[in-house]
Amino acid sequence: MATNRTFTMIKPDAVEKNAIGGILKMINDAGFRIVAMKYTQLSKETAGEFYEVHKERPFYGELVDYMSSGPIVAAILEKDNAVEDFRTLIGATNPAEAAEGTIRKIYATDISANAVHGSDSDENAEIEGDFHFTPAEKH
Ligand code: IDP
Ligand code: MG
Repeated sequence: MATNRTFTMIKPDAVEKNAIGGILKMINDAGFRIVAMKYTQLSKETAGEFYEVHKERPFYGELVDYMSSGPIVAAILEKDNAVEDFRTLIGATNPAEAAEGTIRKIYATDISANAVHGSDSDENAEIEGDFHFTPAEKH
């Protein structure tokens, strides 16, 4: 059953490129409402915990170093069919394979520094949102 919320992060490469405004505009223009948002920086420990599901993958160490390398924007977004529609808006993991007009096609650097995170399921959207926001912050 599809729910109406997803979780995103604008990753360090996109913050570094001053792309926060452009990415948030694309998100709003696509019909997502921002439910909760914060500008923050992950420690190595927090990034490692967030990406724990990828612990066994060869790029895990690189991913944790990268995601803790600079500030990010974390946000919970709301729209009908949020998870699937947001994955469509951001495009493929590897920007070289991302469709024209997607956030990653426009803003990503490479397969690691790929501008944005988007939850892959309703279940993970809730877990990831709860990782970054308290119940009182989600309104
Ligand atoms: P997703 O972000 O499109 O859901 P995942 O497979 O869940 O992609 O991977 C999580 C993150 O790990 C990616 O967004 C990217 O930052 C990084 N990543 C994925 N595959 C690779 C890779 O082959 N090399 C380096 N980093 C990768
Ligand atoms: Mg993923």
